Amino acid sequence: MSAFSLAGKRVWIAGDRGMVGSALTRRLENENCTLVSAPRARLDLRRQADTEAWMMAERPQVVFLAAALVGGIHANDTQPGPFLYDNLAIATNVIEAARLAGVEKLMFLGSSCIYPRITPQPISEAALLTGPLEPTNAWYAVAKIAGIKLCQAYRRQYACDFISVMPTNLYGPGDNFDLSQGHVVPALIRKAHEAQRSKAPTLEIWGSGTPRREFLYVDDAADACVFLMQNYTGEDFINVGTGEDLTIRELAEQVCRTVGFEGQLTFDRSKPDGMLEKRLDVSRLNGLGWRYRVDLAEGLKRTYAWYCQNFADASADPARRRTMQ
Ligand code: GFB
Repeated sequence: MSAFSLAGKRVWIAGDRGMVGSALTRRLENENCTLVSAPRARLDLRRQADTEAWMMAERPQVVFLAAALVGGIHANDTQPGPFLYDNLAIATNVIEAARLAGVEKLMFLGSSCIYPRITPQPISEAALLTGPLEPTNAWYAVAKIAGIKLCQAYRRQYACDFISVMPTNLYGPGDNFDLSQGHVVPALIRKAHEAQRSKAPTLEIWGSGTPRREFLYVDDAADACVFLMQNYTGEDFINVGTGEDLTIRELAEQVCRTVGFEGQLTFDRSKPDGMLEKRLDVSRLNGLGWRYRVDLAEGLKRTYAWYCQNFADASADPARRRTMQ
């Protein structure tokens, strides 16, 4: 156990306007720290000189690196360039700027898509680079793997206290509800809501419905990140999840129950399934003393309530969110 206090510290959440960044902002309200912010209009983290100049001026003592270009399977599969370039640039620029500015501790947020397409389940951290990546998100995965490796390299060579965490699929308030760019949970919530309101007889699911996924509510993920920032340090990265999974069909049925849609599910097999399963081994995280609290039924209820509060009228464009977090 290694206690690291946030009290009195200047903390920067890179990506504080995204779903994860907003959850971290909510969670850090309970800590006696000062949040600094770099409004996106003023700072493009893909520009190295600007990123270093801002960090040298602002001198945050702690950094949660949650900024990324994120999206669902279709966004990843159809935008390989920005998913590799933007995420590589953001990771390398912020990690290097943190080293130059003498940041005391940095946490890099990766993703469970870094693991091989086919690998023993649940997936342990040791599975990294033991097999070919899932093609639909290999671009994002390579950028995230580079971020992990850079944190490890800077720990070894410069004694930087930089750690990495690998969250499973996250969902919750502030998610991207764009039907083509977003992830499966917000997409199904929006589709079920619109089908229910329009009394449509069916709801379309991408793929076969047979892939399995693990989902962690974003406020739980933020709590895990703060817990690990305060209680963990080391070169090894840590999986963050529930350790439980279900099929996409089961997820869709649960979303329909949450929304109150009683129509039929249809499956568009022309859309990719992606990884067939990616349940994380969270024994390292549990061993450190953290477990998730919000189960899927409760998380879907809260997310749907947030969606209704924010997009009650159809005119509000759920796709309003940029995919840059
Ligand atoms: O959440 P999702 O887009 O991303 O898709 P991944 C999960 C599964 O849900 C896939 C299926 O098998 C999709 O085909 N699915 C069914 C749908 N209906 C829908 C729908 O309407 N929209 C979407 N989006 N999916 C992501 C990576 O992979 O995982 C990201 O692409 C990131 O980079 C994230 O790593 C954690 O789980 O397949």
